[in-house]
This record gives sequence, structure tokens and C-alpha cells, in this order.
Amino acid sequence: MTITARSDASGNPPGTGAPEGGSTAGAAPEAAAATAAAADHRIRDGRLVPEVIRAEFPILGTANAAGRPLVYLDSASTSQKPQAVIDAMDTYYREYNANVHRGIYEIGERATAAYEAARGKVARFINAPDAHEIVFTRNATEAINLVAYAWGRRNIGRGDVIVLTEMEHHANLVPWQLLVQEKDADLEFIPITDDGVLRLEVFEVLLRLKPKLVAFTHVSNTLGTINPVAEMTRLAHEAGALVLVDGAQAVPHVPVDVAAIGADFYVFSGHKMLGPTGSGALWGRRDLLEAMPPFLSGGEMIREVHLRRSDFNEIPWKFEAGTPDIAAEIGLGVAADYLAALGMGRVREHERELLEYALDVLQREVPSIELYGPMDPELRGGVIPFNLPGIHPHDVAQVLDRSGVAVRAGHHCTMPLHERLDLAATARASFNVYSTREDIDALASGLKEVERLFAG
Ligand code: C6P
Repeated sequence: MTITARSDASGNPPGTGAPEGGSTAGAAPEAAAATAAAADHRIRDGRLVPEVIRAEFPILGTANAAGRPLVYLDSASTSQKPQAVIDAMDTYYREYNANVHRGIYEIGERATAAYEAARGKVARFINAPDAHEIVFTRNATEAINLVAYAWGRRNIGRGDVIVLTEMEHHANLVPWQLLVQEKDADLEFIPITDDGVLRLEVFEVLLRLKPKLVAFTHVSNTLGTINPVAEMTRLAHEAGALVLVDGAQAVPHVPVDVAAIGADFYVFSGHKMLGPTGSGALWGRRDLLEAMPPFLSGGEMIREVHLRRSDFNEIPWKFEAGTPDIAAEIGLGVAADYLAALGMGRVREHERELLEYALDVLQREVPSIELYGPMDPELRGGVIPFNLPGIHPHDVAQVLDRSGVAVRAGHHCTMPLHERLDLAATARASFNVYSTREDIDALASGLKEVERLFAG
């Protein structure tokens, strides 16, 4: 039988004071947070100082085989990790590597305390009302699958409608395709305008179909579009639908308050928010999570097991079968604290300014460039998809790579969106807290080099 250590409402295990190895930035009263920010050398005059922040990311000091410094512009794919996150994982393995919720010995209890404290940090970071509503998953994909299987297979039936959008990542599309195929239900899609904004007037018409679920991305990974999630949630709820928001590209870049958004499920990956690969979370409303059957089963998710039946653990552990990625979730807690200390309002402002700069510089320096997505920086995050006419984006990315500039090329796991925009593929530059104007300048001069090469 598994003995499960319980945590208090903040996610801190009983009897522990401050969470293991972390600050309490997210929980600090406003005045204390302002004092902490004033003393933080990564913040000057209320703005991020990316040059200082960069020094905390070891990989950003490296160079390619030709000696060109890394210009990392693929943060939407995965972010780089600060030393604090790397250290937290290293410390776990070096000093208290043990399984969680099992060992009645010092390092086992320390591991459990750190793991549950990470849950509390993540809960505070997105303002979840209750840390027990945070289910650790490997990534956003697993979190969406959890809902599609555990909630979807019990609640979706023949002829039911699920509404998605044309800009979804495959992770928020394929699990719903499998569900409706199995249940003989239907998918409907909110269309986008040519510049990549959701057509809410059509959404309102689709809501007359009385969908059971509406699932949409908070920020598009391909176009950067920031969707009006609170308004969309309100409209969906008025029509009687539940709402799942894919926050994979939002949690790292904009302030996220799940209580204010009011959705029913909110998912994200740790590796895009400065945390380790293998970390991520589903936030779900307590009553929904409690009513859902388990997703994966086995050890840890049970209370009592008999040969022919079992009783299940309480949430969130009911959904965390088997040994979790302990080091990764501890690292995720540190990443959440790291971002909270920078301040997500400041992070958003830094990336908005950078986006404005990039849109301006790229159009000026590379006049042939084709840019996609909304051109108003207020409506989009730090993601810039583009093409150079007549040059395949894979070639663009390969030539840029020689100068140390890393961008992604392809369909970015949004094939239907590319189809809608009549694009075979795009190149994509994307930012994070450590991105600078110098990175954009390097991209612009790299693109000029691509054009020279293909012209000659
Ligand atoms: N997008 C990108 O380069 P996972 O792989 O589970 O951590 O994240 C899936 C996912 C879900 N939703 C959105 C909006 C996403 O952007 C992603 C991951 C990466 O755009 C890798 S394809």
C-alpha cells in the first residue's frame, strides 16, 4: 500500500516552513514584491534588463562549431534554463534523490516536501484557488490527453459538439479527433481572419449548437495571436459549455490568472517556461477533477487495492500514477518562482517591446520578408512567423544556423493553420525573457545573407 504525504492548501507539506529552495515571490504582498523587485539587479526602472538575465542562462554563453555565439530564437519550441533551475535538479539528484510519497526516511521526506512545495509554487504562479487542483503531467500534450480521456470519454456522447479553433496546435486537436471518432460526436472550428485573429462573431453562432466543450489556445504558437480567453470563456459558459484553455504559449509570456479567466481546465508545459523537459501541469476545477475517473492507473493513484477492485486516491494524486518526474517538477517550481520574481507584467512588456522592434527592423532591413499574424503588438506575443519569397524556410533556417541563429522552420505542429493560410511552411523566430535587440539585429543580418546567397 502506498502512504501518501498530504500537503496543505498551498501545496506545502504539513510542518514545512518556506518551500524547499524557493522564494515566496508569488505569495508576497504587493509592497514586499515591489521592494524585492527594487533590489533585483535583473530589473531596472521597472523593466527587465535582458543583458543581466542572460548571464544566468549558461547556454547563452556558448558558441557553435564555427565560433559564432548562440542567438537563440526558438523559445516557443522550448525555452533555455536558468542556472537556478539546473541547480535545483542537480541538488535533488546529489543530495536527496528518493521516491516521493513512499520513503519514511529523511531524504524521502525531503523529496516529498520539495515535490509538493513545487505544486504550491505552480498554483500560486497561475493563481489557482487550490494547489490540489494542480495535476503534474509531463507536458501540455499529456494534460490535454488526460482531459480528453478521463473527462471526455465519460461526458461526450453521440452527436455532441466540441468547438476548437483553426489555430490549434496538434496537441489540442488530435486528442479531440480521436474522441469524436470513438463517440460519433462532432468537431466545429472557430475560423480566423487572414491576419490570424479569431472570428468571435462566428464563435457566437457556433455556440448555438450547444457544444459540450470549447477548447482553444491562449496564445498561438505559430502566429503569436493572444486570444481573449476570459471573454471566450464567458460566452462558452453562457452557452452551457465547459472550457479548456491551452496555455502552453501563454504561461511563459503573459500574466495568467486562472481564477480570473474562469475556465474549467488550463494546461501548460514546464519546458517552455524556463523549466525542465518532462514537467508540466493540468489545472482543473476541483469538482470536475473529483468527478473524473483516473487516466493512467497503477501505483500512487490508489488508496486501497484488492485483487478485484481498487479505491482511488484524492486529487491530484489520483491522476499521477507511477513515479513522477520528481526532479523536473521541482525544477518547474523554481522556474515559476524565477518568472514570478521578474514579474509577468514586466516579462510581457519586454517581449511586446521586442516584438515591436523586430517587426519594424525586419520590414526595414529585409523588405521582401513576408510576415504573418496580427501586426498590432498588443494582440500578439513574441512569435514571428515569416518567409522569404522563393526560398524554402528549411533553407532559411539552415543558412541562419551557420551564423549561430536558431529559428524553427516547418509547420510548427499547426498543419491545418498553415493550410488555412495557404502556406506550405514558415520560418519562425520566438522570444523569451533573455532575448535582446541584438538577437533581432543578428536575425536581420542573417536574413540578408540568406537573400545574397540565394540571389547569386
Ligand atoms: N509547441 C512549438 O514549437 P508539449 O510538446 O506537450 O510540451 O507542448 C505542446 C503544445 C501545445 N500547445 C501549444 C500552443 C504549443 O505551442 C505546444 C508546443 C512547440 O510551437 C513544439 S511543437
